[in-house]
Amino acid sequence: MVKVITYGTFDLFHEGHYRLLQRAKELGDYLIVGVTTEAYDKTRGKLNVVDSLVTRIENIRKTGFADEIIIEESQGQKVNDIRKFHIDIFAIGSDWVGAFDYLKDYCEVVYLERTKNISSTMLRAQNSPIQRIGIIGTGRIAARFIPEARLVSGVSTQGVYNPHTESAERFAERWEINAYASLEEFYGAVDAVYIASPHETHYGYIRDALAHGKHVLCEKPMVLQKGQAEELFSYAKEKGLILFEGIKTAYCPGFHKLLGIACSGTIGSIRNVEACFTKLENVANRELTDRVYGGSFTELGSYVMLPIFKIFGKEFSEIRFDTIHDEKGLDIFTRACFRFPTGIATATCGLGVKSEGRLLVAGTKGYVVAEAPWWKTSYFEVHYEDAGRVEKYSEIFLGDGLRYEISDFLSMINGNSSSEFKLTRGESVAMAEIMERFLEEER
Ligand code: C2G
Repeated sequence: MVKVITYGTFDLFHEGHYRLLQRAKELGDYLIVGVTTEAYDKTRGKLNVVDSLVTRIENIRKTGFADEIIIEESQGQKVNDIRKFHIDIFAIGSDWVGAFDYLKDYCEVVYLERTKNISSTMLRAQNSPIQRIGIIGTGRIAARFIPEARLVSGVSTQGVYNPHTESAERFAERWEINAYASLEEFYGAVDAVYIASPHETHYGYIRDALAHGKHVLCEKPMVLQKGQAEELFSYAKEKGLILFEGIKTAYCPGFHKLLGIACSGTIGSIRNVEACFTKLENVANRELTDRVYGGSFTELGSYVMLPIFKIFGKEFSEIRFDTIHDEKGLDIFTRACFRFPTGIATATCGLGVKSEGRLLVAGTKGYVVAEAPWWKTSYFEVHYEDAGRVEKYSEIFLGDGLRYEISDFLSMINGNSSSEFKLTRGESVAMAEIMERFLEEER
């Protein structure tokens, strides 16, 4: 008798899961399915699991493919199960290719092709909130999005669009999703769009996606003009759609904890915020070759403005930019200095100058400090006049951290607006205004 085992969360059970179980069963005579517990999913960073363990087990049972269902509770359990149940074949979807090769010492490992199209008819039939996401753009950030999105239950990355069809096809093949040659076809296949194209193309794509009735998650900087941001937010509202700017720091749990502590009174009244983010960029990359929209402030400015607006609000009385340019005239280091009614702030970023990237929030009684990469906040300290008194805080930050914003985007689509405060529309508009002023001065 050939014994096969597979594992998964199987949340919001869909045809991808069904087909996986069907083919796993066909590999042998006896199929064991391991279903992850909520606690295990939490430790491996899977977010938004909706169905209870009991419901997920019941959905697997109903398929009739599983001869036995077990619970997966922890990392490392797979090897023990394989030995305990005398497993011949370990099967899993191809989104995990390579990840389970270590099991080849114990049994045969088979990666079954993942199901690309989660059809809307099936989702409607089961009244499931799964959102099919399409990606516009095929750059580095788009490639980071996919593995992160797979860890958010309730979204399925369905396809990609890029006017350069060859890039789209290469990307689609790498990530086992569909490539669409036309935007009409693309919009027809998805419920929501993630825009990861060059900055200056965001506005056009957002408008178009909203016009097609799609929710939009757009990479930062969402747009480069205040008027465009205002127009798009009101258009989204009119259409009953979510428009969401993806500044990942805004959604990461550690950054929230930091803001909460900084604003709790423990460091007194906040008088100064200094945020710095530098990343030495390859001189051949778009960020350092695009004379009009490239440079450090358009690339990193959103991150460094974020804590300033979160703490002091949007009503600054003065702003001044100081920029260092390279020989081509490109911004390789910029410092924006703000004056607010209750304090001052600096937002510093660089692609061609390396500095100590830290976030410092100074108050009348003490200060909060988070070292680089504070934009993926996992640790920070609170210091006081008494140098011996230091409070240390840490918080979970998993993978690339995009999963947090994807998860909040999904909650908002599903009608839960409790995460809206993390980055308000007003804050996005204010950031677009700063980008606009900066670009005007650069010209
Ligand atoms: N799957 C698929 N096609 C999809 C979606 C999922 O074939 N469109 C497969 C996955 O590859 C996996 C199974 O369905 O083999 C269950 O998927 P999930 O519920 O997302 O669970 P996952 O996080 O992949 O579990 O121990 C847990 C496992 O390591 C992974």
